[in-house]
Amino acid sequence: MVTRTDRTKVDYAATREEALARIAAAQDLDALEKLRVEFLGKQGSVSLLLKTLGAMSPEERRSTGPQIHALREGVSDALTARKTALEGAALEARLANESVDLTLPAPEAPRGSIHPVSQVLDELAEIFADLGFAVATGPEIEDDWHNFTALNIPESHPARAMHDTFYFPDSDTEGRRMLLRTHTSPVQIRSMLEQGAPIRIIAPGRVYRSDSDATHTPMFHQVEGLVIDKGIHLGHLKWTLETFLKAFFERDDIVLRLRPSYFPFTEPSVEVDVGFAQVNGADGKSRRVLGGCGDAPGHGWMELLGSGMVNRKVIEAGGLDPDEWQGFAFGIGVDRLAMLKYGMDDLRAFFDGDVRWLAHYGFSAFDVPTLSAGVGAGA
Ligand code: 2NL
Repeated sequence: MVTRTDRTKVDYAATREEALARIAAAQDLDALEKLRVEFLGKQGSVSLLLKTLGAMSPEERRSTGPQIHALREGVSDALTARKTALEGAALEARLANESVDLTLPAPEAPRGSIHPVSQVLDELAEIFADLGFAVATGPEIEDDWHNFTALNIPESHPARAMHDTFYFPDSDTEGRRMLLRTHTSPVQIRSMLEQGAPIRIIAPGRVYRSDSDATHTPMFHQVEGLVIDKGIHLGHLKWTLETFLKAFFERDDIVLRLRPSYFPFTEPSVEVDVGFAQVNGADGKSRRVLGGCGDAPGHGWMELLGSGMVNRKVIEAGGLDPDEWQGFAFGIGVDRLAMLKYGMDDLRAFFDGDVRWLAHYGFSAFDVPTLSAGVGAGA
């Protein structure tokens, strides 16, 4: 302890030597911290020496001051240097002892899955590509000419009613009302106008109708097909749909029934039914399995899609001469196809965005549909 009375006897150089020796001998950071407190802490010996300066005469302070400050400086520098050295040594020791085993298996990362609708859209593109169809896309925000007028749906048609169609408040620069497309048909109209004939396309995508219950969502997916060429007839339509459905459902015994129907954009129009068997499952529940003639015992017909020969007025709206070019078209609900093929019963769950549903029904990103390996996932 340095007091006011014995300060003249203090040998600052010896004090410094002793302090530096003890700092250099500190074996770890804890010991070093104790020394810092002992010398430079509030009650530290060097701190107390500094305080004695206040009580000195000016002459004494002039001669002693530099020695005390040099002492404090030297101790402080030594503490810092030793701290750096000890920390370096600690790091070296850790690096020498620790190791990473690169041969251990990596932790399992969460893996996403492909939505059933995306899976089916991929399957459709794959199957129709093999039949020579290109995939065409277009805007989801359309005008009423491309969505309705060009498709022979007049102003007064109920499909145009407010409760079915989502309209925007404004019209475009040509005075056409803007809307969310109610089907993908406008894509085909645009293809006719832009690329002319012949045409073989499918137009898959989102469509919108103001409808919401257990079997309808305001947004759903549709795929439409369009073929325009010379001498196209209903036989081409039936063969194409039969070939497509056999590939999609991976069954050779798919049987179709064409029923007369009405759509403004086709003439004649046909509703296409597919035969199914009523099968009793192991769980006692009765299921419908597609395949076989719907008129056979234990069988029935299921309505699957709409189609027909493209109406002359629609071919004209597409900028083509209907005496030169004919064609067929069809439209199917993609969500419905997914439900049928993969056994999902609630349409609304498709668009809830619940990852638990997706974990259950989703498909592996590595299960890419190909005709050679089977278009169905996990086939
Ligand atoms: C259905 C019916 C259909 C079409 C869509 C179409 C498109 C053009 C010209 C002529 Cl550009 N037709 N599309 C034709 C018949 C039926 O869909 O019930 N879909 C779920």
